[in-house]
Amino acid sequence: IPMKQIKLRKLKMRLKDPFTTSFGTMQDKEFYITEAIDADGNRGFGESVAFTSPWYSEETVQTNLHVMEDFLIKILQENEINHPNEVSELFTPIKRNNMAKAALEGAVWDLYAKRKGIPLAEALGGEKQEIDVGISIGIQPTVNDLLTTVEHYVQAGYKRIKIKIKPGWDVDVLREVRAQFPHTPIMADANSAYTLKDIKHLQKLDDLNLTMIEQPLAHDDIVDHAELQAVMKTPICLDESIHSLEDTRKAIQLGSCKIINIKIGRVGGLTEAKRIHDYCQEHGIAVWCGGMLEAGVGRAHNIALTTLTQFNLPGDTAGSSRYWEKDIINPEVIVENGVIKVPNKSGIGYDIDEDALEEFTIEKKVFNF
Ligand code: OSB
Ligand code: MG
Repeated sequence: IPMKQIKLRKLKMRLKDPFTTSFGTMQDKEFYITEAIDADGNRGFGESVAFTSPWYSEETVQTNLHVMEDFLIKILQENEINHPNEVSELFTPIKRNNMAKAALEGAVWDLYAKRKGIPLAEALGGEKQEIDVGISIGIQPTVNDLLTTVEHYVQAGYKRIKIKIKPGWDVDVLREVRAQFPHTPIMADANSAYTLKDIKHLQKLDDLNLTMIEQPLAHDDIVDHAELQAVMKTPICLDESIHSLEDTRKAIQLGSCKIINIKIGRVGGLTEAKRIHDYCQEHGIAVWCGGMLEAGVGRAHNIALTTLTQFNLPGDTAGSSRYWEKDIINPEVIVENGVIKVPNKSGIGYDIDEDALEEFTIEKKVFNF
């Protein structure tokens, strides 16, 4: 893949509605759109997913830039790459910083698929023509607000409803939701808000027929989660704790979870995401694709990844209009009856809306090869 140039664009976009988790509320999103360009003018795109502050993981928008420009882009400039599979291997001397790595690797994957003239989904070995999606609902001001919001997305056809929880906004709230929606697939995401001291309380969730509970305990734990899973019927799903195939292997071996949320950024790119998918497939562990409130490019990457067959639970990749007044791709991601039709154009399968891209760009950097 003879690359001629990498472009980094920092974008700033405002979410339609603020999004609240156990850590706080965000509404403005800053991130990088990465672009890998070859001599023929083919353009591959990626998107960074770290937030401006390190509440979800240690990475931020600013650390992403630092690591990309001072380390990772230099590695791309100095090495010949024949297949995007090689990028994560080349990046291994740089520890962690998975979101920075994934942002660049994603652009290389898209460029590779476009040069071959095939969809990114096909380049990854994906088979599904459509993918099932659910929705993640942030913590609401009141239970009534939550019930109204759930009703809205159930009506819209989303295949499962994920509800953010935290101490003080959990069992009682979910009980009301379950009472009103007895047959809807519902799950909860705690974003690591509990400890083993809360075991008795968390066990009350077992009565609510939840599809799973996501990351109840510490962001860096897989040991306590095994203790919790041993005394809960509800499957535990790990998000924050899983950064690699190695983490996946250890979590499965310990019995820390029954389900894994795969996020491309958190695991360092599509190549590692596919490895985790394949390993979970071999071991009968369900996976689904998580979200990081992405704009269109990141959303397109999530859709391509989700075409792999072990993504057998609905993901968090909702339609563009759930997040943005205007997205940066054309057409936007459309969800109908809880399903996204996978695009069959080459690469990420969506065109970049150049005007929108320009409108949201607050900084540009170019690196020539
Ligand atoms: O924990 O899955 C999470 C959003 C930001 C950071 C972490 C998470 C989330 C979500 C929303 O749950 C996913 C999405 O709609 O993109
Ligand atoms: Mg989560």
